[in-house]
Amino acid sequence: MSQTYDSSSIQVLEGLEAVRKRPAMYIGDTSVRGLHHCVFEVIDNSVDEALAGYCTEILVTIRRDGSVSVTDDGRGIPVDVHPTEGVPAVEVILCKLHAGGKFDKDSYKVSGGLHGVGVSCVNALAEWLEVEIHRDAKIYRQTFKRGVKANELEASGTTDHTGTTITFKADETIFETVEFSFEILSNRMREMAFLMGRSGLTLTITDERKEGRSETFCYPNGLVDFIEFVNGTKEPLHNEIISLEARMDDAAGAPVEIDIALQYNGAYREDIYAFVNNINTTEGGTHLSGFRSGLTRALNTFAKKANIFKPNETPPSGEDFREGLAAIISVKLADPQFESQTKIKLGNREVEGLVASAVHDKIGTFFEENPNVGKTIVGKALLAARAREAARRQRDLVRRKGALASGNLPGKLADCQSKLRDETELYVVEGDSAGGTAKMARDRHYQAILPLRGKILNVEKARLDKMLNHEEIQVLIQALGTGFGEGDFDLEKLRYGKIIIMTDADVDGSHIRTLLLTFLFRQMPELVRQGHVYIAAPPLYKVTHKRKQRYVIDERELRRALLTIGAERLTLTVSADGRTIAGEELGGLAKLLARLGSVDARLRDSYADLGLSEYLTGGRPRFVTVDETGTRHTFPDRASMQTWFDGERIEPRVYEIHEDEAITNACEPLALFGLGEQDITGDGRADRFVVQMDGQEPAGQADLMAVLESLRQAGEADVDIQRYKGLGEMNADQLWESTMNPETRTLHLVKLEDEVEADHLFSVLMGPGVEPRRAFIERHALEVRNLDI
Ligand code: 0RA
Repeated sequence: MSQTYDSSSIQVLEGLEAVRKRPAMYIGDTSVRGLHHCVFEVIDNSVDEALAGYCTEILVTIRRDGSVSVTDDGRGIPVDVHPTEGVPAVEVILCKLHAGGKFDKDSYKVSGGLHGVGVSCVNALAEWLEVEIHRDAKIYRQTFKRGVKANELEASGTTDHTGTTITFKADETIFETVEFSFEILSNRMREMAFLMGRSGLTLTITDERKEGRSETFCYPNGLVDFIEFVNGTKEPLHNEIISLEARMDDAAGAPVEIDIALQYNGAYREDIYAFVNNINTTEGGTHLSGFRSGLTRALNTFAKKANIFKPNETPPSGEDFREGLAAIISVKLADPQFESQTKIKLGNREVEGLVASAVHDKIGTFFEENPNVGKTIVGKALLAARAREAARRQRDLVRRKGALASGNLPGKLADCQSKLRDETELYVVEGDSAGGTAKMARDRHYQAILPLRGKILNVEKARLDKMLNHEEIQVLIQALGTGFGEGDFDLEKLRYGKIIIMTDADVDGSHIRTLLLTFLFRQMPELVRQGHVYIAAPPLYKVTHKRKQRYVIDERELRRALLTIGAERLTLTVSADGRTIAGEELGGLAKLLARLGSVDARLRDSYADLGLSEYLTGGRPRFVTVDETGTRHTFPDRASMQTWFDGERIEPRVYEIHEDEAITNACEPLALFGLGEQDITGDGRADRFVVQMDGQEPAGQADLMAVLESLRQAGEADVDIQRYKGLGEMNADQLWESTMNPETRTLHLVKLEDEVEADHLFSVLMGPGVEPRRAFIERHALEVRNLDI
């Protein structure tokens, strides 16, 4: 028995070690995306419980210590000793690569597909992970550190329900960032609630970092609710949302589920979102092509029967039939095949025909029963066909004038010399005056400048022909060189590797940037998907000290810059050994202290005002609570807290601290300066440190937090802080240095992570509907920073 245990646990370690060595192979990457992927992975496990029919509620909580917990009311992960591994099943599931689904194959009938790497990967990439299981009337707990168990599974207390809670903190040494985003998590949870709505699943997300931030998603009408959400910001063409459900077996006898909902709106685009096993297949695949051909066939059949087409008019194409179409396609398959690992495109051939005939039959019947809806849709398609004709003529006209042809460059473009696309950059600049400065500032070898005058057309509210008539848009298309529109756009012809939008840091600048992004996102989304679009971040401040100037990008940088200046003006003496720290060394220490300062602030914020110093002197407590008199109590472990509770009448709010490792890491670099944690806490002496500013009296300081405060004050004295508004306020040198020099500038890459959400935002913010925009503004008014009017 013990031998099995040993050998299997070694195997386990080797498995998860592979995940830690090559995390990207398992979760895609270690950026924000990979980080959230971990939470989705845990949620997917709970969703699988729901698919199996045992779970109705999932709660996700972003906790104050930066960890996330996912709770479900499923059966609870099994805890009995695994027959061959010799350890509790939960340990196998969490520590063994790909163990997840092998347990109970039936309950994993249609599980997570592309994700599906298993919670063990999440465990491997977590600084710590804690599982709590309610099962068989008992509460089980176990903790892991970086995938290795920190204690045996232990049972305590009693419970009247079943379910699982997995809480984990992402490992800072693996991920580029470990900060979870409420938006990213809640968008995915909303989507999941739409897709799982019919099974009555409720998902709730709470953000403990921000008081009262919580959302609950429950959509009993599933995809119909999803369409209502997508079209809620647009004008529907018909009232009823068309939906269909089909359950069948494929040729091999495996079950296939098809769910579709659709509704036409007054806009000119198609918004079709396709899912396979609850995963958004952004590149479509056989389910999408099956849907398209089934829909085209159904509408053609209907139109012919109803005699709507005129003999001398070109009938609408499939594309025309999809103008203004919002549709969700969700299929569930036992064995989805994807065309490649990263490209999310369904490959199962048999699905195409199954979806096409389901759509043709059921939607055909719907049109027969609702001929008025059918006529409205065919009528819109006929208009689209005519507009397409008109746009083609317009495009030919403009092209004949040379405005769209590649090779013909607009007069106001100051092109660069290099023809190596990957090294070149096109700065799209707001206004002729900033454009002039940018032309002087640039490195003409690889940087091209295109000044645009005033506001470009809002393409969200215009049809194609009007758009092509707009001069600034013609100029932009010409400079990009890709051509434009269905069949003409060719990414290969793009003339620059980076397209950089550079506008003023004011309200007008934001508006122009938004109009440009709307154009690029709606009309040339490939540019965004392939990562060619960037936003330049001109500095917000110029800080002058002793005739030395620094450009500062935002408030946080400003605080850092002031600390650096403070460090240049002060000398720090360590009383114990008379050592002095000054100059660059003090600059380095200042940065470290700033980091400790924010750890201190975050601790106070999160745990009833328990500061860093108190945490360290209090023996690094694990639990904090405040009694009814407002007195704080700390405890090293759960048991000692329980003992204290037993003597209390009420159970006050309890905070569990999981910061030990983060704090140790933050403190560690103090050693580089011959300092340590004891210098943060101090020892009661008022002059453990002495700080001196040139020409002033030396002052004693009790600890490093007090030294930080002196550095701040020294940084703010006699410093001139100027706020930049327009690019025009900078001369060419300053613009180069702050915004265009690749060595010193800040660029933001525009990414397209969630197409449903992006579509939603663009139509709320830029579309014709006023009410959704008003609601959005009211909802977000309090979050505005840096508003400058
Ligand atoms: C394996 C088997 C069973 C349930 C689960 C795993 C399970 C896993 C997770 C992960 C998060 N929540 C979960 N809930 C359940 C079936 C157990 C049985 O037959 O009772």
